[in-house]
Amino acid sequence: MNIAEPTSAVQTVYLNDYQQPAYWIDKTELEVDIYSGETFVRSRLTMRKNSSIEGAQLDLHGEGLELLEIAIDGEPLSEERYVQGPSVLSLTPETEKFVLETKVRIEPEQNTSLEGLYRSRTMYCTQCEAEGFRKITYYLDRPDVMSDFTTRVSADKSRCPVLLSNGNLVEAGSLDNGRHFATWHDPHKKPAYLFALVAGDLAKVEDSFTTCSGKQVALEIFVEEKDLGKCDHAMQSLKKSMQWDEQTYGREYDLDIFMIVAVDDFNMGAMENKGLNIFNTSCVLASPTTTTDAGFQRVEGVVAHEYFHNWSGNRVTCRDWFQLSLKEGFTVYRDSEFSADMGSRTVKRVEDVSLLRTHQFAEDAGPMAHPIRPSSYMEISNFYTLTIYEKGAEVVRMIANLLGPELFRKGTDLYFERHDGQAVTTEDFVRAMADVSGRDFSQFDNWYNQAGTPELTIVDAYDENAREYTLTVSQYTPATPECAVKKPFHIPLRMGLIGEAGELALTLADEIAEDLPEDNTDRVLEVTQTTQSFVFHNVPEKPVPSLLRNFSAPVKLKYDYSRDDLCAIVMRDSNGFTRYEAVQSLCMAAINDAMAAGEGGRFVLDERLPRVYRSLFAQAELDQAMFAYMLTLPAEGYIAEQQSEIDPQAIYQARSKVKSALAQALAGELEQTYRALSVDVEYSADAESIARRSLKNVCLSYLMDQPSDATLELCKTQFETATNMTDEIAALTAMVMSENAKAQAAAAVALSDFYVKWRDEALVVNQWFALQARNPAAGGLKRVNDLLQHEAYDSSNPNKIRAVIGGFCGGNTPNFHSLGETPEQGGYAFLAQQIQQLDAKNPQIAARLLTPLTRWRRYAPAYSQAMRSQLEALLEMPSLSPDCYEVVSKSLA
Ligand code: B3K
Ligand code: ZN
Repeated sequence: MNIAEPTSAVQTVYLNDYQQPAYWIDKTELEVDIYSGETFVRSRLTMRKNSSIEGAQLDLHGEGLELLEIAIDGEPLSEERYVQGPSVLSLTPETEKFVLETKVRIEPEQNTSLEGLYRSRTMYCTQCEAEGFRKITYYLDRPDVMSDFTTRVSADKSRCPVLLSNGNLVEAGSLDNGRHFATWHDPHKKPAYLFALVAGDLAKVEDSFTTCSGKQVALEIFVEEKDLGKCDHAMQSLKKSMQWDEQTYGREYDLDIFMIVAVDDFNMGAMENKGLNIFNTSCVLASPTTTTDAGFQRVEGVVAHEYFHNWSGNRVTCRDWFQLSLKEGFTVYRDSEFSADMGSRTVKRVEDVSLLRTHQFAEDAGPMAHPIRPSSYMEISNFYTLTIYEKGAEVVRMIANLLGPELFRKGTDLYFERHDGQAVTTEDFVRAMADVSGRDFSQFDNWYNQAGTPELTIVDAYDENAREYTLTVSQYTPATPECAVKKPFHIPLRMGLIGEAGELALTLADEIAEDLPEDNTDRVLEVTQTTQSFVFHNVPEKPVPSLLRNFSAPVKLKYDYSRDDLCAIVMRDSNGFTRYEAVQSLCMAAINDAMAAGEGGRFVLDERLPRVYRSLFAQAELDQAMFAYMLTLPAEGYIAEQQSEIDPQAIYQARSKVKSALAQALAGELEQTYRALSVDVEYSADAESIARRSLKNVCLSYLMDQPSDATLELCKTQFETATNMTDEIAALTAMVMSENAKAQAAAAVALSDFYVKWRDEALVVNQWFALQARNPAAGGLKRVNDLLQHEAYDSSNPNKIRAVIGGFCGGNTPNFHSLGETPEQGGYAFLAQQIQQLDAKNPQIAARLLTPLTRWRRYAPAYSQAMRSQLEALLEMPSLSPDCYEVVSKSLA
């Protein structure tokens, strides 16, 4: 089809076009004067020509700025000296070194994009990554321009008693008319995307940390007064992160103060601005009565992630936005290892892999697929993706595993030392790893520049006479928009072989058994060719292969396991991850059986699955969190990824059938376990307590599938007497998600009681919104529309939008995928209407919400056509933002 360009043509940016900037900005001095309704920004930029670039034209970025003054070296510029476009201000300075001064007027109160300087409730705050700084002042808003920032903020003293920016406070004082100011200086040169400013009426919690070299760092968390009691977990998480980064990576903090500010209206989780992190309240506030265990874990993970950016992102930053995964992939890897060290390593691995396989694999198979280092984009905000973050982390993890812990640490030391204070590329990162190890990463580089999830097909053969076992591994990566034919990847395949009595020793063809370590049952095979065989010698019996242990590479594994093989792995494999995987595969087999039986068909649960579960219930030593995950059926998104053509309703039905069948088959064990774990102890967010609650609540969700009156009472009692949010909302969720009529009736009452109880806690109300949005009962579209009209809904708050619209479209299959009788009805039309309204206000959020529609090609025809027609209608909109234009046009291309 022909795709119309929107009125202001959206430009594509290419990695190959990268050029250094024509000018550097050595010093940036800002004066930000905040008044009610308008803010004035004065900037003084000490600039210098970059001699390696020809041409003297200076193109400054600027969007939505009202230019009031402009001068070079104190001389005002006449209008013919500069050209002002909608997003660029061009001029040609006459000297190589000069000071450019501008004064602009902006209106933070009117800024609904939540990018640049904006107002959220009682405070002013900024979000500059990736390209928000240009909404504050004229600048070279690109990450390779690093500058020394001094920021003077002034505002009304009573409305904004707290004035913050990056670095250290150098001066503060009173001004006329009830105003005051504060001046901050950041001694570390940084790109504009790390700039931050906060002004508001905030209270703070203080603590301190002594670094490994004995330096005292003040730690401050700023929140609204009412939230002061919810900062302890974030503060503890921050201190643990600081210590972990010293111990694990030798990275010490480098300013006298580290601040976190919590904001209600924020497009994502948090932002790593130098010395002044700004957080979504949902990622910093935590208390047992209002926050679930998952919420506590998220706070710990996000605090750590942002803190770790101080080195992986801030001290060493990205040359351009194509390198985003340089900081994000590495930092996700770092925070994931931190969480693994704080809790259970295998559990954390299972969580990360589930996220990757459910959501990143789908992205990699859709129209927005891109390599972790993309080669082009229209709107960089669309590239803060699971691919950049999670697959990026998997690629770093593969490097770390190939090198081993000592060499990897040497590699990161070299990387930080070599590039401290620089803006670099993913190649620089890999080069440091190659230099310390002597390894050749040239083929490995394909992970950086090819999109798509490789499929690893493995067949085996056992030769009894020769006692030889052969694994033949083939890789194939489906075409993605940027590249049809893929070069083979370098894939580390961690494996073992399971025999009747346990694991077998591994001796490859060219090895001598005596030379191998004593414990020789675990191995990483390096797959580099399209098809490759690995022959093991001295194999006494036909083994069951344990493949892709710990998910050693982000690939789809295809090996034709029988259900008996899977049972053998569950019972005998030493690798916790592979055991979990085997249980999931048994579940998938059952779900496939249910799907094959069809909607009205008779489905009989293969008895091996409940048998495996029974034996797991009996294993006292099994980690409860792991068992809870094993008991959780594969997510619908994961199941969908296994289908050649997605029928979402069939997937939902099949999954529900398997759940009901298991609930029946395991009724006794589930109830016994639920009761045994229902102990009344004080809340603690340690791994063991979280594990206990999670296993208990998984059992409850099964028990509530078709509950007896007594079970329903148990659930209601848990809801009414719970002393922590995890148990309270788990009981409520079990009622809401049950298809049983009595449970639904109880849910209606409980939902309204819950709102009355928690109406003043915005973050709890968000969970309440999200849960109702996911309610699978018929009539979901009406319910979701009612939620949008609810007194607590706020259409400019991203958390609420995500809870209601995101919850409905991403977590309510029966209703979102209901087609309606005309194209104007049904879930897809609902989403398109919401996007239309949101796009004008907050394009970043609107573009994100589009995700479910972008996958239209993967669906069965009726769904697919209905999704597509909504996308086509959106493309017709006259004023579609570049953000949505990119996603919609690429989806239809
Ligand atoms: N670096 C930020 C994300 C910024 C997103 C801008 N649209 C948070 C993080 O990854 O730590
Ligand atoms: Zn990050």
